[in-house]
Amino acid sequence: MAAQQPIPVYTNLADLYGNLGTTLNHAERWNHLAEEFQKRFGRKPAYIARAPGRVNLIGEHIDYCLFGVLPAAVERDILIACAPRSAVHPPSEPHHEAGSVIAENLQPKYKRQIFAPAPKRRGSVAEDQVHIEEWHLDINTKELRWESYVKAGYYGVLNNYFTGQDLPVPVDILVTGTVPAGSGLSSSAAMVVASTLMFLAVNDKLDSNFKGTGNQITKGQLVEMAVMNEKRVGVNSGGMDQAASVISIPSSALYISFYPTLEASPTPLPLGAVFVCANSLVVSDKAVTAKRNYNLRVVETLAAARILARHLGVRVGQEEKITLREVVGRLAGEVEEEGEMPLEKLKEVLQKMDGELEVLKPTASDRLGVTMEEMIKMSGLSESDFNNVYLSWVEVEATHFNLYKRAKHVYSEALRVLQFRQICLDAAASPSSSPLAVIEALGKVMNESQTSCRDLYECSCPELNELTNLAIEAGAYGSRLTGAGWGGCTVSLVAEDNVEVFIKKVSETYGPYKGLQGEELSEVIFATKPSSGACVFKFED
Ligand code: NG1
Repeated sequence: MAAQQPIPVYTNLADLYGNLGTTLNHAERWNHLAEEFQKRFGRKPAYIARAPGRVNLIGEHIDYCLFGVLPAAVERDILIACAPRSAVHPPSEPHHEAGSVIAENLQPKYKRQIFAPAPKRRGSVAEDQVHIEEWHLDINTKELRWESYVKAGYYGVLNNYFTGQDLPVPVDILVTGTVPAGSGLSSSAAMVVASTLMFLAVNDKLDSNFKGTGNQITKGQLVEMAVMNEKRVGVNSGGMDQAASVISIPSSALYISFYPTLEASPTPLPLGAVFVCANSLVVSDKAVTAKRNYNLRVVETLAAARILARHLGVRVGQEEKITLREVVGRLAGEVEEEGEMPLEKLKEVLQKMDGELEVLKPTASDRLGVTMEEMIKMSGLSESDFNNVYLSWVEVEATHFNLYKRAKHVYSEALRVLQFRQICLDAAASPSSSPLAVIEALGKVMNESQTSCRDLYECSCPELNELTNLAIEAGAYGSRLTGAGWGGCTVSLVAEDNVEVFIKKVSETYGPYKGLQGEELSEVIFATKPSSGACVFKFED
């Protein structure tokens, strides 16, 4: 149900944050952004779009295999202030063409950018019958550029709402953010969601007909659009980050499932459990390393799924990219139209999968990965069909493909998500259960996840391994990497009354934190509170 709701639009900050204390904590930032906008662009903003980052509590690298995950939005967010330019500039001025953007960022290292989308037109100007078929925006996927994420959000708005005769307004924008970039807290998804929302709001499209449905855009549809938009930056992501950023509610984690459709249900977190994020300070740029890391894993899991389907006699179309989730669904006779099978049944099927994975190992016993040639042969497809289905849309770089390890991680991690969720639900249903026993049980599942990410999915790194070990030594019940890994943040489960001591111990023992104090330290290691999802603030005239 949560995914079917409209995007909230507020005119009052206290309504947005829901309580006075939190409002006061954040008001200064919002005011500063609005004032700075006025200084730079000579008028008040019309809207500020907000999208939070997220911490994934459990369920790593399984969203793109269509398995459910369990993240929570964090309070750290991206804010984008905007105002249309048409009211103040005559059309003859430069940068006034339809949809042109002047984008500034409060962080001085991110320089001012000016860009305009290029329409592909059809029809005759003389007869006043020009139709725009498609909009194009140059997005540089080869290097990390802040405005690429703004453009990615814009792309979907242009191509979903402005094909035809309607034209987007020229707009000035000012961005600020507190989600550390490249840290696994999803600053990229927060940027893309905030940008998508901001371009919808400034063009008056939040209330209008979404893709001919006759209805305004829902949270679920915004998630879908933001996922498509983020692909423009070159990462074939699953939908976890965008869903968490858009649909989250305060005080709960969100169980997000993707198959057969996107569903999100709040999962209460046990009393006394606090999740602490710690940044390893290894910056992992997913877009730049995608062909060796993220996108390679996407291809490995897809190839593994086809080979397993073939081995298990599961139906799969010649050109279909069946996922590991669909393999178990079809194996269990799940009917797509009836929704997801009961989670108890899913657990049962998952438990059996471990015994089926041998087929993914190479014949030579001295290595675990298969070569490209072996993988194609195992898939039962011809080389050209394999390339067409699995490699034509993505660039990967590898000599061996670790199908066995990847599938083993995915199925076991999917099971851990269900276990984690069940522990939370059971604790909420029986308030008399021992809080410590609940936290210990959750911590154990998190530690198993870290081991699996490190050894099977190989998405950890020495610094993340060290940081999770130090966290356990400092009293955490569980600690794991969060997000894509290869750098970025860890999330540790700590008992509420031990948070301060925990943070102190980790900051004294993790080398890269030496010398950090005060605000600098709280930038890299901090307790999180599950926050609300994305929204729009509208300034009244
Ligand atoms: P991060 O790196 O935290 O943005 C990425 C993907 C997620 C998910 C995780 C791994 C994007 C935008 N996000 O998260 O969808 O696959 O890795 O669990 O690519």
